[in-house]
Amino acid sequence: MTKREPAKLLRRLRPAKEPGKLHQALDGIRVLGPRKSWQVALSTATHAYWDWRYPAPRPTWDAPGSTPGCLLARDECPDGFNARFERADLEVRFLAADLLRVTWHPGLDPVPYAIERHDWAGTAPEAAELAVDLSDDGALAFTTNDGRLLRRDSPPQRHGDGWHHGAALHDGERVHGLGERALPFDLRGHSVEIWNRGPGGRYGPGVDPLYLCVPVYVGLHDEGSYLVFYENSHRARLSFEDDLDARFDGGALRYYVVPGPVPRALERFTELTGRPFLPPKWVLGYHQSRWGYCSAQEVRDVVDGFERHDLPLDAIELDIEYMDEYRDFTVDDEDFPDMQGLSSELEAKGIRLTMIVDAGVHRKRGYRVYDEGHAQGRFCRLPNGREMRGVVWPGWAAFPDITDPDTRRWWGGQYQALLDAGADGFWHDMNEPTTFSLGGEDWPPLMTRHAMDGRGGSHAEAHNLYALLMARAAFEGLRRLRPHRRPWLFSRSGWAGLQRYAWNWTGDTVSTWPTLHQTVSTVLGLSLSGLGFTGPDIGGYQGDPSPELYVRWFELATFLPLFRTHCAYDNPPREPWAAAKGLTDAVRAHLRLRRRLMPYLYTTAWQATQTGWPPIRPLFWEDEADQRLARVDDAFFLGDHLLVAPVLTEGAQSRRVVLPKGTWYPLDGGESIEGGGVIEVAAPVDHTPVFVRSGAAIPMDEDGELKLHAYGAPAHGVLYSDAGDGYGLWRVDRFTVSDRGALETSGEGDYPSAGAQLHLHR
Ligand code: MIG
Repeated sequence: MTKREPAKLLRRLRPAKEPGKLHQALDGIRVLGPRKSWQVALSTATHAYWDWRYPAPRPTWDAPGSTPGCLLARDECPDGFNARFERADLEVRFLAADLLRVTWHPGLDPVPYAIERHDWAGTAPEAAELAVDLSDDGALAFTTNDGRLLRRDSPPQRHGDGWHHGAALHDGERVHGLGERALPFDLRGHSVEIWNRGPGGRYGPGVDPLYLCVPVYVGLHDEGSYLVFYENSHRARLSFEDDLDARFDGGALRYYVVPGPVPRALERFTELTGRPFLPPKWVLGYHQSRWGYCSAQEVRDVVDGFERHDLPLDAIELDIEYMDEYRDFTVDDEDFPDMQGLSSELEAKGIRLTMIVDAGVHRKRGYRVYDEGHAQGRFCRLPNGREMRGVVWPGWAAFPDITDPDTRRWWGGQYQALLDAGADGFWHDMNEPTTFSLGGEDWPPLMTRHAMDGRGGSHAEAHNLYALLMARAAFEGLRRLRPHRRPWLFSRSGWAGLQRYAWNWTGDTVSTWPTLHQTVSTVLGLSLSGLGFTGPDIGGYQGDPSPELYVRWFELATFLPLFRTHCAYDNPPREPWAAAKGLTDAVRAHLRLRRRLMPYLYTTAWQATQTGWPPIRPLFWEDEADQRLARVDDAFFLGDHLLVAPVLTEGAQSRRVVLPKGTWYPLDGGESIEGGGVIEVAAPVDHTPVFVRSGAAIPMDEDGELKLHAYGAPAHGVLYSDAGDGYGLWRVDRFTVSDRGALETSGEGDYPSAGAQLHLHR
């Protein structure tokens, strides 16, 4: 069996420095081969034809919009009110004292895919934390009970099927979130699109949109802070250039308002859209990946390299080359003759195996998944009833209608084949969904039909939801197929609520210093969108990072939830000893540090399941009033107690750190430092400045022994522990170190206690 494997054919080709469109197109043809390139050309043309044949309704942004008109009637109800206007209807509901839902009609209500909790008791407006003031023209003002104006919304305007929503922003108001962005941390002055799509190759700072857009943001200004979530999955543009200007292409205009401070608002938002799940513990270890581990032997060689260089390894990811002809849920048994055996071999060394799954299913008779899906009517259809097709890696592909509950169940069942092959985790890619295109739209035609759980709808509404529902299908499938193990998957695309089912990674970045710096803002933005479990391809996806750049990227990722090296097929070797040539010691030191921090990281992940708080937090997290912390985009908190100041510039031997008020200790010991100012700290290439809040006790794993490092006394700390997987016993230990240095522990839960040894830093 011959197959076209870009990784095998092209691994010696170096990427061009700055490829233009033509270069990218030629590159694409070279990678895909003439046959699939021809299919892409054909697919581009038929996509254009379907768009012409079945045009999607378009909002009339150029024509004047229609305002609600005058208020005709207002009816109070126990938890809010309804208001009728000449040309629109408004519904305002307090789901809780600090959770307000506003809905403007006309337009279809969303199918509540983002929503986890539905059974809100409701709160009487008088008992709420916000006052809502409705004007006769439909303007709304949201004020706290002590009279602070959080947000003032203009009357919305209807443009055909679209809604235009404006809100006044305060002077100096800062805006963060909106899912995955390659924009500055503060999005004020910027405009973002809500439409999940790949950047078509690789991206660096400034590219928008990306794979995972979420219409949620936090706003902070002199009078307070708040969170707003638009529960509307249509294509949208939100501009914060001046005041907020938001345009949604369809649907009802529904949004939620939650008053700050930000940690509390995120707690509420994740109560509404769901808390993250607790991953198996190994997931918090180090993952090695590359597009182009093409055979079992190659995987073994990589593992040997880690052993030879004395570098701990926790997981290997298999990209599309493990599949047979890029067909989902198959294994190439020539190059991976005994995948299950390979998996057991790795497991014996404590290394897990995860496998990629793409959204598109090869349309090929005789391929079980396609035949079954086709016979059962599982794939998306065009308005004329024919199966929608697009070209992706295997060639012509069909796309499961993942908005149909039966299809989700069917899809979830497919993971059995990969579990049988020894997969421990999964990786969802191309799930925006992306279809290849020659300069056209690289997504399915907008009028592609979707079940939308029985309500019916088109791809215009389903597109942004696709990856969320694919993750849901997989997560729920894995719960059924392997009930005694905790599922883990990470996904390129998603929407609000993805945290219930999947982690994320930040996709195909270009290997440059500005992109390394960008990573911090991107991760913070995702975190403030409820999606805290993410991380970058260490070294950047595409390019040839210098050893220094690779090492600094590695150091940053040491302190992020997903700790993984990955790169494209045509890059030079990206195993740490090759990529960090001459600096492997720095990599080893950080791998060991990650292992030491494991109890703290695992506890932080568990905390997220309880509170929705992201592991990675902006410096203003606990002090929204301190202007010096407001826009810091080169440092962050990891969990409750660590402040990480990664080095993000070339050639640095030291860096500036804005320290919040209070006393801080260097993580690795040494004199305490008074915060509230800016300090310059040494940061040679093998060192990342990390500070611990005074009064914190950090549980660490030191060669299998649990050590509690208390920084100053008195100190407090928490440790969550369990078997590392499954749904069995657990325990939570709360540590108190008295000012005399005596340790007291109060435990909850039945998992056996490890018994911590105290190490006191004074
Ligand atoms: O069209 O599976 O972002 O991580 O290596 C590229 C091959 C498809 C994109 C992913 C990248 C992965 C690659 N994929």
